[in-house]
Amino acid sequence: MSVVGVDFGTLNTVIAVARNRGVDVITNEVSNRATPSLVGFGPKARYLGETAKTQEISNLKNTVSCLKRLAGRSLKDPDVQIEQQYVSAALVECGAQVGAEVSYLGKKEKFSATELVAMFLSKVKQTAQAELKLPVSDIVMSVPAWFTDVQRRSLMDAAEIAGLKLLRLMNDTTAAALGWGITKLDLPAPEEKPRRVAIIDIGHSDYTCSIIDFKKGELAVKSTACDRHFGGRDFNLALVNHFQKEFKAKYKIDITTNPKAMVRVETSCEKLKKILSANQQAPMNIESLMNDVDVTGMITRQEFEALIEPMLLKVTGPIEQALAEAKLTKEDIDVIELVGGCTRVPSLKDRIQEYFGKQLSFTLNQDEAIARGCAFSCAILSPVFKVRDFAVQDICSYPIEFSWEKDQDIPDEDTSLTVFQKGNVLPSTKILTFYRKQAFDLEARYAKPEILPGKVQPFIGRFSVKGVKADPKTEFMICKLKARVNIHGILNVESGYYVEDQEVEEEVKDDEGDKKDPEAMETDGEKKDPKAKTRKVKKQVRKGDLPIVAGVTSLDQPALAAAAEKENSMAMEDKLVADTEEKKNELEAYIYEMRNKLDEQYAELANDDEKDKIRAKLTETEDWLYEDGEDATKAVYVAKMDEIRAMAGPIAQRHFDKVETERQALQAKLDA
Ligand code: ATP
Ligand code: K
Ligand code: MG
Repeated sequence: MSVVGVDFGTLNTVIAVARNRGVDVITNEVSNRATPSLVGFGPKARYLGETAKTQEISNLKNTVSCLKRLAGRSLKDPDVQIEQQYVSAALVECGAQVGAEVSYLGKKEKFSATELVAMFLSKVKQTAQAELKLPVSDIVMSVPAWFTDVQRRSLMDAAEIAGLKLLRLMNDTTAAALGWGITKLDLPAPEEKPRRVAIIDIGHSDYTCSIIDFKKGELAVKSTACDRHFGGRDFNLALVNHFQKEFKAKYKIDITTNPKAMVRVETSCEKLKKILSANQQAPMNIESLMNDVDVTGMITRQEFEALIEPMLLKVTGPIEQALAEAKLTKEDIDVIELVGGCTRVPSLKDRIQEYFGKQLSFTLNQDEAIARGCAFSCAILSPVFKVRDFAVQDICSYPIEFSWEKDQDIPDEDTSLTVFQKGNVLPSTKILTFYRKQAFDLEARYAKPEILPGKVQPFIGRFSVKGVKADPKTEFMICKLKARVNIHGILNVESGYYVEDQEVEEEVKDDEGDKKDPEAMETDGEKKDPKAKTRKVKKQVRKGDLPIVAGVTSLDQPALAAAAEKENSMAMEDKLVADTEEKKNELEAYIYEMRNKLDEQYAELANDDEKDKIRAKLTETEDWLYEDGEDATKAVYVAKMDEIRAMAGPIAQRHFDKVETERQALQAKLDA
């Protein structure tokens, strides 16, 4: 059983695994430590990760990026409209969720965001399996702290469709914090003042600051604030807009009219931005960008900084908000640790440092810290792995309220209650009590829709409480419902039961002046003092369960099973296409190799007739490969190869015998 952590980024995904008493980031099929978070579609197969990136420019309409930012959202959401600026495929409505319309296997198809994420995660699973040479199931995956219930449920569904067991959906900064803390040996003891760390993650699309308290063996998130539209892609866009104007003036071309040109400029701008992090200026050169025009340009770091000044002005926003919510000042912060690729931009670092008036810390690997933290979390949660325990306490990002229908018989009952406040610790369970005569419904929703991202629906779930009957004595049944925000940051009403008030005899514990040892009191039940005073008290005693039917935004079991089956068959199809391609390439290589052998090591071992026959067969097969055999099945390629092998078999045998005779002769010489 393997232990895997996944930083599912907007741009890149990093996979870390726990093994040999440590956590390592693994490489993918082309030896990269990060995989593009992209899904593409072709006439014969899907392109996932690296292959989607390779195909991207020639397959823009069928390539979907920014996957995680689409999960659980609706097309009409203004945030999704912003995403469409970065996603080259057409976003469409797909049930209640946004999806993409693409051309796949020669047909127009729509896939929901959940399905698209599942496709990518099944690639993540394959990559991890290929590296570990073990089946992969348990993972911990990171998520932006600002993700709501419906977004988190979409990611959970996607993981399940991909055949993964998500042990924890962990907020990005919390994952980085775990990686930071678990290796520290000098954290304050329980009675000491905690070490206060600001973890700042600025990635491709968003920016998060968490204030976290560390003590030996534990971390507690105090506050988290986000700017969900602040990241590297906004810096790229500032550069693209700059060059778009420059090219229009200088070359009379408008790249906004040409999607391919736009993407090529964006790719160049991203490179240029990275160069500017280490250099004072950077060149821009693209050959034949559009209308056969070659473009060249240059930009200095100073010019770049002027372009991103509106962003830089916002850079302290999340930090100030996080400090305010934690009721701390910047002087209270001991360490400011930065992660995320975008924190390499010098002017951004300078602004943050100026704000704190303190040296920033870069002790974590900026690109890998979150994946590593997730792998540590997975190791802690996995039953098969021994790792030092480290308690992780996170907080709710938004207040959650329950509402219900008024019961006429209870005159001043409220009809709603905020049960989890923003900043409540997570995971957390609260018991709700209702006096009811019959089955009733509860609805859970976010209490302040205005602080949710974009137009995310505030609705979380509807919970029907069954099995409620009036008690003949009291008229009411006392119903207890267990509401829980779990370690994924997802709300459920997990169970229900009913209780009865009963009178029980209890020893009087609070005799004035009678200073009893509290320790002794706890064991009263066992060692009863015959002289002790008792009194009758009312206690609630659990009498039975109340079934709950939950209507939440997750896919139901049949839908999940169907989606998993669909994913599986697409994955098999992809594999078949890949295997077929491999066999075709092998056949092609074999033809070249055999030609060489006939001229070299086989030259003396076959007569001209034999050689001519084989050569004719090679030419025939080669011609076939470029014509009728262009698009054959795997079995046909294998059969063609076997035919050649059979013809060349006797010669290969003679060669083998010759080599063997020579070897024996040499051995005899050595032995003599
Ligand atoms: P998100 O966290 O927003 O979902 P992500 O996790 O995929 O996205 P990261 O991998 O943390 O994002 O960061 C990627 C961003 O960092 C890109 O915009 C990239 O251009 C930028 N970046 C990487 N290296 C540098 C550098 N040397 N200088 C400037 N920017 C850089
Ligand atoms: K990442
Ligand atoms: Mg990230």
